[in-house]
Order: sequence, then structure tokens, then C-alpha cells
Amino acid sequence: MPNRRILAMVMAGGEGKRLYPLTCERSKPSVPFGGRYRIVDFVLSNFVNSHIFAIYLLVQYKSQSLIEHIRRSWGLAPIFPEQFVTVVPPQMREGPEWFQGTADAVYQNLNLIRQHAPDLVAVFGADHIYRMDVQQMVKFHLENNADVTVAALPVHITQASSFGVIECCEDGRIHQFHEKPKHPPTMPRNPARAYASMGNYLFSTEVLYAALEEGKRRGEKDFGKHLLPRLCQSHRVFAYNFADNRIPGVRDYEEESYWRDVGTIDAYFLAHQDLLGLEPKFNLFNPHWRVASSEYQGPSAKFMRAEIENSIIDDGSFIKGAKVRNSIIRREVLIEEGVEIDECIIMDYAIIRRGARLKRAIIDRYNLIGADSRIGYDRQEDAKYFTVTDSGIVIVPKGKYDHSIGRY
Ligand code: ADQ
Repeated sequence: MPNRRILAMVMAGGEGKRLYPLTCERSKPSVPFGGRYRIVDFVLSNFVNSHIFAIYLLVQYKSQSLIEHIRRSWGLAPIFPEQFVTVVPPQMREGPEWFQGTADAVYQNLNLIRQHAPDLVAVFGADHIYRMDVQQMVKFHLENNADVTVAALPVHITQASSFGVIECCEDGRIHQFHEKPKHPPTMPRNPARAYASMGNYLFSTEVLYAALEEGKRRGEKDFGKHLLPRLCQSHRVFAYNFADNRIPGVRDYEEESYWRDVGTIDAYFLAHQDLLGLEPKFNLFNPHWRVASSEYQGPSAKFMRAEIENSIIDDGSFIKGAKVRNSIIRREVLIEEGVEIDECIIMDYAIIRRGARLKRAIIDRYNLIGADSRIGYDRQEDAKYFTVTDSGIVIVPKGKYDHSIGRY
């Protein structure tokens, strides 16, 4: 099968309302994840590991932080002009409105697709934590002579209403697509599960052009709500089963076909726990499938009389005489004597002063947590100052503390 010319359009404009307050100053794809990543790094790494190097990122909502991250971390040095990772802001090219939905966002940038003239366009979301070899999906698309291919995986029926739900034949051909249905249809022979769209689509380019032009005439704005349900009636639309995707270097103990929509604080928090342990469900150490993120020019992490258990600690952090368990500590965090941190995510440049105790908390960047503070121990007290989820996770929103003052 000859190589196909593929252009990626990554939909990175999501507001991420349910991740608030982590998204009060940044879009969902820009939310920090793990020790050193942003959520968007996972889809971008998937493309680059799949040898797809022509990538546009369509941004919209509070995009400054994402633009900065892409500039610092994904400024690849291309060999050919067809290799790029470029942010595309809304430019009102097609009228006096910002992007009205995912399909409209691509429609407004059809000129970029025409210039590149690809055989296939990969329209992918930017909101998920997973590894995927996109070329395996391309192979499936070509073998089935598909017009559109939708990546899919089974989800528990109780979660299905927040996804696009697919009804298809044995060979994967989709006959019905329901966007976030109230009463999702179950999978044949599996009443506990529904077959959900991952929000990643492969289009044969001519089909995409025609579908978007027709969508424009009909006033359709969204792939999941409008275009896919319609295309299933007239075109060869197939579901690619993500469980068939094989990635080199994945360890036996890892969860098969790991994929998480980290759209809520609870899901986000749990996905971090999946990185920890001797046998993590999702092991970020995989030299065959690296996840790329920003370069860092500062010093390595440093510990003095610290007790660290089952935790990820990133560069530049300094932990003195403190206990850290089951936690993620990102870049340049200072943790002082007597601090106890349990099941927390402490983001970059935070300072935790002596004696503070933090449990099941997410501390966003640039925060100063005062000496002897207690967070995560008294729900009512926490709720006076911070967001607390039903499951008791406390989120301290992004601070404004200039960490260089308190650090030296
Ligand atoms: P949602 O994620 O709820 O469902 P949506 O909010 O449209 O759908 O987001 C899809 C992707 O597009 C995300 O990556 C988001 O960041 C981005 N995005 C949203 N609006 C955008 C805009 N105006 N401009 C640029 N980017 C934008 C979708 C599908 C479901 C599927 C789930 C899987 O619609 O069918 O099941 O993803 O999570």
C-alpha cells in the first residue's frame, strides 16, 4: 500500500467547563498532565510517532497558554516545508463569527487543506490521554475503501451518554451515529457496553470537502451532532476498533487500549493515579512511543531528608525534610520541612511552606501554600476558599505567586 499524504487537523479549542477551575485561564488541551506534559502533547506525540508531520492545531477558547506551549515545545525543526506543527487561530475567514463548532472550525480553514492537498485528513480531538498508532487506522480506512473512519471503543453504558454512540455491522460499517444520546443503544451481545466514538476521524479529502460544503448550506456546525449522523446514511463510514491498535513497548501489566477522556476533575485525578505504582495502568516510560513535551534548562530535582513514596517528581523541584506519597510533583516545586503530601497533584512553581499538610488536592501553578496550612482534611473549611468535588478532591486555582522570591 503506497504511503498516503495525511494532514492532521487537531481540534484544540475546547473550553473544558467541567475541568474548572483548571480551565479558568487556559483551554482544556493546555491543562498540565503528569509530571511534565500538557494534555495536547498526547495527540501530538501520537501523530509524530505515527510519522504524520503536517499538523494544524485549531485553537479558540483562552488559547494564549496553548500557543506558548506549542511554541516552546513543538517548534520542530522541519526538513521539508510539509512538516510543521502550526497553531491556527480563528480568523473569521468565512464571515463575522468565531468557530461555531468542530465542523465549522475545519470549514473555516478549508484553504489550508486545499493548499496542502492531502489524500486523507485526520480530524482528531486534543482532550485525551492515550497512545495510538494512527497509521493502523489509516490502513483500516484504506482496506475498507472507507470515506470516513471513526476511532471507537466500548465504554460502560452508564458513561455512554457523554459520547457519540455507534451502531455498526460486524465488519465495522456504521449505520447509525447518535451524538450523546439520552438512551444509548448497547453493543450486540453486550448489554453493559456501548460503542463510543473517540472523537478522532479520518476523512478521504474529497469526501470532507463535499461534506463541509453541504454542511455549510444546511447550517450544520458539528461533526458529532450533524455531519457524522448524516454521512452514515449516504457514505461508507466505518468504526475502527481501538482495541486492535498495537503499540510497541507496552508492558503486560498496562491496561489494554488505555484511553481516558479527562473531562472532569475526578477523571483527571484518577488518570494521574493510573501513572503511579509498580505496575501502572498507563506507563509513561516507553522508549518506543515517547510522549514529547517542553525542554527544560534548569537543574534536576533535589531531595534532602525527604521521604518519597510512589510519586513522580519533575525537574527543578526541591524537597526538604518532607513526606510525599502517591503524588505528582511537577516542575520547580519547593516543598519545605515537615510538609506532608498525600495523593496530590502539585503543579509547576508552587511553594509549600513548612508544616503544611495536603491530601487529595490539586494545586495549580504559581501558588504559595502557607506554613501549617491544611487542605483536604476539612471539607467545609476547604469549600469556603476552593472548589471541592463530590468525591472530595480540592482544587486550588492558578496563583500569581512569583516563585523566584520565596525560593532562594
Ligand atoms: P466532545 O468532546 O464533547 O465530544 P467537543 O466539545 O465538540 O465534543 O470537542 C471535540 C474536540 O474539539 C475537543 O478536542 C475540543 O477541544 C475541540 N473543540 C471544541 N470546540 C472547538 C472549536 N470551536 N474549535 C476548535 N476546537 C474545538 C466529542 C465528539 C463525541 C465523542 C467525544 C469523545 O463529539 O462524539 O464521543 O468527543 O471524547
